[in-house]
Amino acid sequence: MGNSTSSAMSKEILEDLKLSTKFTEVEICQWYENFQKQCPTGRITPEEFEQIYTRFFPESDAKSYARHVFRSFDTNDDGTLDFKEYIIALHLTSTGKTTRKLEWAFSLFDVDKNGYINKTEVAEICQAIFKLIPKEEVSKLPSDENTPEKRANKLWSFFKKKDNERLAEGEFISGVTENENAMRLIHYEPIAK
Ligand SMILES: [Ca+2]
Ligand SMILES: [Ca+2]
Repeated sequence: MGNSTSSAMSKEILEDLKLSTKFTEVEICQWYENFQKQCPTGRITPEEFEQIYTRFFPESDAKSYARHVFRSFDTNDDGTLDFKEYIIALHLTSTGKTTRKLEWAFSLFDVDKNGYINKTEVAEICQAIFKLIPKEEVSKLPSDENTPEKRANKLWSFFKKKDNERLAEGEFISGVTENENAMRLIHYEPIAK
């Protein structure tokens, strides 16, 4: 059985994914089959990725957040997500260990991919996160978090950096790990309905 579906995936990619994600061969092959069905070209475009996010956040504007997430997963910078990038993304956002997730969060905030986060980048991601939050939820936010600018200022203040300073990956991860408010402000989780 299995051979007919898994033959298109190279052994090299399979081995690589088993190591980097700890998913089993069966799981990876099943996802590969699904991926090929949903995505016959083998590549997810930014537009397709936006549509996936829009389905998850039907009441908000998920486009700019989706664009940033896409960038952070497109590790080889070719403007599409291939199966390997897709599986690693899935791994990081669902079952990944906290450190790996925070490394990913760092890459999400490092908009220009220069290895540092500055306050402008924090503001840009906070803007995108804010658009995910449905209006009725925004009205219930604490008064120091109820605009993208306030959220960015509050988040940045936890790292104890001046406005013109920048944050390395280790500083970002330890800052967020040590402060549950910072941890909360770097992402948005929809309230279960
Ligand atoms: Ca890519
Ligand atoms: Ca940067």
